[in-house]
Amino acid sequence: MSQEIITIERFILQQERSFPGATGEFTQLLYDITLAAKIISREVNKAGLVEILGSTGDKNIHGETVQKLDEFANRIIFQSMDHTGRLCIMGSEESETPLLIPDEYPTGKYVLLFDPLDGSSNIDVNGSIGSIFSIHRKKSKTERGDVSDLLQKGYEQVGAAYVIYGSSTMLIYTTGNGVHGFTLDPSVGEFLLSHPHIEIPKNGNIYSVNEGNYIYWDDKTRAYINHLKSEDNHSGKPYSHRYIGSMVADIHRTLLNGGIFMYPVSYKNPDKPSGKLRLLYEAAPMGFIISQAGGYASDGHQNILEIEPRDIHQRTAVFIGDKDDVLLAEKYISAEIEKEGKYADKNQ
Ligand code: P6P
Repeated sequence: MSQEIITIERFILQQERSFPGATGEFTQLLYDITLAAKIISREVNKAGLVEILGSTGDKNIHGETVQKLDEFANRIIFQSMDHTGRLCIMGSEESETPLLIPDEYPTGKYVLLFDPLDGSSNIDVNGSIGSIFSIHRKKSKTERGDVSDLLQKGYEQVGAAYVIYGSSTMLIYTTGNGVHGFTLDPSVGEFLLSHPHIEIPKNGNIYSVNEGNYIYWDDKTRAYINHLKSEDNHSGKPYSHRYIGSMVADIHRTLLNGGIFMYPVSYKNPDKPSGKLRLLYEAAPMGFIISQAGGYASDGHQNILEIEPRDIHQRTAVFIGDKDDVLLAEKYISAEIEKEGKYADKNQ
């Protein structure tokens, strides 16, 4: 008998039934995200055809004002969510300031942070890109939400999702009950359950980092990366290196194949060492998903989900993937491992 076809709507509804007090608002919010993902997927998949890659202000072949794809995605997500009465405020990578719910619309008890199209520099070379979503509950006492609702720790998330626009479009999400993956069937316009209960494989030997930044890392980071590239690590052989340069694609591969993805602190400006990736709408939602799949996410010193946000666009270092790999990275970064050469086995 062929495998039962389960749409994301049916799966989300089944999940909702395990929460007796559920009102259905959260379910509807997840539906809103899937609708936005379908619309963005359609545009991403024809981006090369309709000159949508042009910069704002250009005219496309239809004489319409061309929007950059990431601005298009940003608009689609906002307009799919602003009127539903399910959100009290939003935060986007594309907007310096919080996105308030227009006065003519009601507000709700949830908060959405998102990166509408991460890795967009890969569009021109047909590389995989993605959208990332982080959902919190409203905490503020104000009726229409305020910036404090956006500045919540990662472990307070009630949901996280990413969409990867690759050889197929997939939506991966967690609401704290495991991680589940759905593949878009464009012929029917439905996300179908393809990867139920994803768990990150143990002992994957893949590391994913931009080695071009090697000279900007500190010695502890270099020592860790050199450990992975030696025969001293747990696998007895050098890890394979894979790097797409699109966080969603690199972490999606890590989720399915194991290993570790990293974006370490850069000391290019010694007076202002900094991570590159954003905490609230990149590292925290991906950290929630990876943690729910049995992995771990760290900034090299602490669980990313524990970081106290100070600013919507705050950056962080990221070490994310197999728990043992990330814990060993923490040991190196915090210099618990004294020297190069024979290393503490990752299982110790
Ligand atoms: P680099 C894409 O621009 C992005 O924000 C992430 O998706 C990706 O992981 C990272 O930056 C790539 O940065 O410096 O390696 O090009």
